[in-house]
Amino acid sequence: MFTKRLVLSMIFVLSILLAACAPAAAPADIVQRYYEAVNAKQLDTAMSYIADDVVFVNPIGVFSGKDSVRESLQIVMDEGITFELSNFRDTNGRIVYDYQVFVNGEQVETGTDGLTVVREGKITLDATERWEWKAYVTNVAFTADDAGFSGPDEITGGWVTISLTGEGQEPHHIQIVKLEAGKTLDDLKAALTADPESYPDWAKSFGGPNAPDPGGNTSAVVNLPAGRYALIDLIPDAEGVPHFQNGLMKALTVTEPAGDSAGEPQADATVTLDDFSFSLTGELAAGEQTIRFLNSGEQAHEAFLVRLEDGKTAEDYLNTLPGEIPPGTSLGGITGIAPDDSQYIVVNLEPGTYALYCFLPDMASHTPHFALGMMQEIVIE
Ligand SMILES: [Cu+2]
Repeated sequence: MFTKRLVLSMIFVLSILLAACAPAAAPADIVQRYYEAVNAKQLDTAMSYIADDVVFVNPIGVFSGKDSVRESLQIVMDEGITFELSNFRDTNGRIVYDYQVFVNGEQVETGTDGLTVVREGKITLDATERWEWKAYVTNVAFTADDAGFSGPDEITGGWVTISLTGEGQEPHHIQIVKLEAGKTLDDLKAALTADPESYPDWAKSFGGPNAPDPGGNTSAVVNLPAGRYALIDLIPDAEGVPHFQNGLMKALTVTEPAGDSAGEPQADATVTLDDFSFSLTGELAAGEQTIRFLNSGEQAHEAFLVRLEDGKTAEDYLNTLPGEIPPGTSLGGITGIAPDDSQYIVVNLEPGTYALYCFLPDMASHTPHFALGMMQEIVIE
């Protein structure tokens, strides 16, 4: 005879079995519960959905690890930022959704590429599809003063952000050059001393950050295969001597990219460099923009980007007299890239007029490319 007690204990066992067999919360549910906790300013509950190796990318910055994410969430909550998510698309725990961002109830942003990745029930990435690469890209910092470059001697390859801080009196840039056939920095110096306008066939230009204003900082996102490289500065000093002759040369070893390295950035707009013009595809807006530079010409080209002072033209900036400060602010851009290559910069654009220049010499006439048409103004509304 079944006793009431036996029945109760069977139900108890059954409920434990059911709980153990219950499917884990779907990744999209975890994303939803997490954002509900954020909106309700329940920091500890929100953090309970976060993996130890989490990365967040948002307009405030890139945050790696739980402590750093907790700090960024605290800012979000303090600022009264809330989110509304809809239209979830789940591909194996990679959840893409539409989103609206509110500050104190007022909508400030919407998007359709919200991205949260859930692995084993925890959030490992929170970003947008457009910013995903930023979560994994390596940042490598160099400094240039008037005597030389400083920075690492060896980095991991793949897509990396190379940044440059200018600490000298003069502007400096980084031209990355890949050295083949066992050639060295000294071989490159000797070759460029003999012919400063073209690279030997064992050297290939790989771009890099163009010159910040003295005291400033610029960066470029470049894709570097493993190999041996030279970083050189081709900008001439007041006597017309290129800076690499005065010590601005550095060897760099690039090792094989890691398996989980960053993907290619997604650009807001593309600037095509041709023989001899700049053309813009897509639209650049005010705010943070990712710009792709694509060389579709037959020669190497660079893109030096300047925000002009109000009322000044691209020519005014070039026609600055020696000793005068040019009427504009450098945003960098990229140094020379080979035909068919592309490279990216991430810059914060304010409304105003910008100018692009290529200073590389034409192989036939030796005329600088800006004088052949590679000087272009762009207006940002
Ligand atoms: Cu050019």
